[in-house]
Amino acid sequence: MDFRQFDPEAAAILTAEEARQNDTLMMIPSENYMSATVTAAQATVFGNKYAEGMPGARYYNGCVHMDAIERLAITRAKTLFGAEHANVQALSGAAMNIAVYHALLEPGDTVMALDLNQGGHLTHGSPVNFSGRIYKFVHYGVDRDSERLDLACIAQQVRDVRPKLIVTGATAYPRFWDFAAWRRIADEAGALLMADISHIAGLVVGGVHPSPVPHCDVVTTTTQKTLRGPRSGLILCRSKFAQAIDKAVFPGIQGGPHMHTVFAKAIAFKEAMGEGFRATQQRTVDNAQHLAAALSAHGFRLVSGGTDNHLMLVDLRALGLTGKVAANLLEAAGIVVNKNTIPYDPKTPAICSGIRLGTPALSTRGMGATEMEQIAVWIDEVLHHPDDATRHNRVAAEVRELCRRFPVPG
Ligand code: DSN
Repeated sequence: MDFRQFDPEAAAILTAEEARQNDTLMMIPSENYMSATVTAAQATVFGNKYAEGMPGARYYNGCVHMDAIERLAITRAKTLFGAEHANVQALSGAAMNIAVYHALLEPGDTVMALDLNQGGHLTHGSPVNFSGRIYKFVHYGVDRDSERLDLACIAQQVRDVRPKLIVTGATAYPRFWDFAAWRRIADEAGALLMADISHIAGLVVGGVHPSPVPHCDVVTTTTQKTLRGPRSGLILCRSKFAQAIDKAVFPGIQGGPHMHTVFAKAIAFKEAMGEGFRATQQRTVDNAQHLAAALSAHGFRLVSGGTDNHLMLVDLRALGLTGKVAANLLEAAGIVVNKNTIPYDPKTPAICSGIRLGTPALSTRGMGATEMEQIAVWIDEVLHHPDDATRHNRVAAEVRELCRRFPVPG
């Protein structure tokens, strides 16, 4: 029986969320819309099966089709990124990074990564996360003036710290990563090099951000962000780390893989091989640049002055607003962003001095430069008039009207 008929109570919540996603501007840069194909792929009988182990070497019988679909997902992931080895079983972003540390490090080993408060990620050694408790993370940051990574300065820090592993990648850094330069820095210190490209994986596949794969020992990515796959993880590595990575995922940190998600990942990887995907990634970056320029023209200060990728950080201190207040005001007007620390933020992460916003989901909907300029006008109206509820309601109505012109895929 259709679940909407079977359970109207739960279905009503789903209907409300569908309406929210249709009628608001999803501008949290880590969010996106899956295609209808990928959404449907997750609701298949692959979810009924245990498949602990690897293709051809399972701990359960009845895995012939599990082997086939996992091999297909692996082959497509390797082709898509030009990688020597792929593990498609990691259940999420945190799981994939735990697995990599488990494969490459011993507890107490020294690792360097970007500070969470300057754009890194919880699993990159935050003291409140397993990573910061099990391993000795030393963080690098961005330059106070340019708000960019100063590679000469970081190279000196690496020489001093001599980490076993360097983690590159971020959740809130609007500039390119020069992975070739990071390789040179790692080699000089005899360190392994990892890139967590969860945010920019789609951009890498689309050719609008340099690829880390030729330069890094291991590359991790979630599959649900710019890549537009299901909510899951992917680990790519050089052949010499293949066995260690596979063993770290299972039996190291996980049990049975979610084979319905592996099925959906295989399909998402096929979608990402198409020309339409490349065009969407180009539009994502173009839109981010249009939006950044328009916000700057409205007087907003962007961290590092702009963006090279899909996201930007707005420093709200001159407006006298916190990130928390601004994100709530914008949500009430149908513009959904997240509060975010800015580099050297004087406020706590729960309050913050900035907001983080991005263009992946809007670009998936087909929006372009005209819409970015309009959105900047609305953000200006809301944040420069925080007490004007009438104005906010009018913006919310206009946002709804725009959203209806750009239906959500699927
Ligand atoms: N929560 C993700 C983000 O928003 O960037 C990272 O895990």
